[in-house]
Amino acid sequence: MIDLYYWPTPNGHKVTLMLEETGLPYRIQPVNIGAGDQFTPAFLAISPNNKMPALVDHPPTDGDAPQSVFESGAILLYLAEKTGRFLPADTRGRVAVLEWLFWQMAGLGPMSGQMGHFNVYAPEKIPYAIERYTIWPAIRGSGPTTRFRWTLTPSRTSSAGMTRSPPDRPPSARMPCASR
Ligand SMILES: N[C@@H](CCC(=O)N[C@@H](CS)C(=O)NCC(=O)O)C(=O)O
Repeated sequence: MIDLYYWPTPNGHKVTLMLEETGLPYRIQPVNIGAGDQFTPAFLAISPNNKMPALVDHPPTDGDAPQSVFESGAILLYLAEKTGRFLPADTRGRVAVLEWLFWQMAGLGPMSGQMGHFNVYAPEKIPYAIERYTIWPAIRGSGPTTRFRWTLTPSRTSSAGMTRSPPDRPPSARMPCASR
């Protein structure tokens, strides 16, 4: 059984999407980040960066002691490897998934956090920062540059696809992941 430490934010949805798609049994352990649950010693023992999502798998794949995992990207990879789903075994397919997974974790996720911060929380409205993070020139491939504007739709074809933000969902005013 998997205990998922969760609160309903886009980072939390990444993992519930993966769990639902793979059909793994899980229990939600609410982490009310507005009330400060993420700072309790019990939660910090699982997620030292005081952020959800995190999970504890017991017994894990190797049947040994419970396995805890924090960071949504690490969780998606763990679940993909546990189930053999959404992460191809061949090198080219695996690279394609990992490229977009890391793009989300290191690019889109942090940039959209800044978008939320400068649009909603910053005490001073700085047009340069708002423009920089709201309309992000993310993809320059063949053809014209694609500018990311909170319109990517969830894909159900890979674990990387599960990381994309739902369309037209500005951050909640009470969402700490967008406030810092
Ligand atoms: N890089 C982390 C980000 C997770 C994250 O930002 N979680 C936010 C909610 S969306 C959180 O728990 N914030 C609580 C806090 O910062 O105190 C991941 O991908 O899992």
